[in-house]
Amino acid sequence: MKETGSQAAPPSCFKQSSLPPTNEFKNGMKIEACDPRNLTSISIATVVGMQGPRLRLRLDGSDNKNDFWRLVDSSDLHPVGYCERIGELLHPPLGFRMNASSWPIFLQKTLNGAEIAPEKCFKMEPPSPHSNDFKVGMKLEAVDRKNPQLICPATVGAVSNDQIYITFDGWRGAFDYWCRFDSRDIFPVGWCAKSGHPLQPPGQKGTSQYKLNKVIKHRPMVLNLPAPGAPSSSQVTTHGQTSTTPATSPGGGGQ
Ligand code: MLY
Repeated sequence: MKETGSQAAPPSCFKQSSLPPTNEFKNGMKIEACDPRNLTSISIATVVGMQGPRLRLRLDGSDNKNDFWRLVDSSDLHPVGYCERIGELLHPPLGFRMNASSWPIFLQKTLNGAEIAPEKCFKMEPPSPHSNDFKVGMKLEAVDRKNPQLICPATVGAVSNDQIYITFDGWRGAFDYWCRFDSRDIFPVGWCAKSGHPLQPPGQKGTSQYKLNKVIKHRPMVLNLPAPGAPSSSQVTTHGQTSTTPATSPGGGGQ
């Protein structure tokens, strides 16, 4: 941040508590969780891993290829018994390995003798900021949605109504995404250090050392730069890279 003279997005921009919540869960504990592939349905999930205040969850009866990560203060997580209390049914996960008719028996067996996460593990979801106060160029820490166990240094590449475009520092556009300003996947700079979550190093693309190595190793005959005094192109400059509009438009759903 010093080298690039950049500004961190103020913590007030984020739907994250100023002190990251403590993680009191243990591996193997069972909870109720919204099925990320079927948002109206709640299933039983097992904690299969954790990193700081984030849980790696697997829906019982599902495979091990659809694990997902949630913060311990996510509104998607509930203690076992929550569904019954609100008069709802626990549903088999999307992709339930067995015949749907065997769900009631499966449910009984999966909960029998299981370690049930106590109520105190579940933390209150923090309030949402009222408006999108992000500005292009602000720095933050963001979940890489293609590798959701990772949190990486990122920059706001564009802002549009309630959406912001997350770009990953030192990586080409393949991992970039639009999200709402109140997404739980974005964090203020310093959040990983405070919460005990690992922070990925930035990628190598576009750093001066990387460019230098390329020039030395590959000795390009022609550098692809505009000629001095040449008229500037009509491309839009967002952050860091010149491009046309970002890959996916806001509001078109996440990746
Ligand atoms: N093995 C993957 C990891 C990419 C992670 C990119 N994130 C950090 C933005 C790859 O190299 O494609």
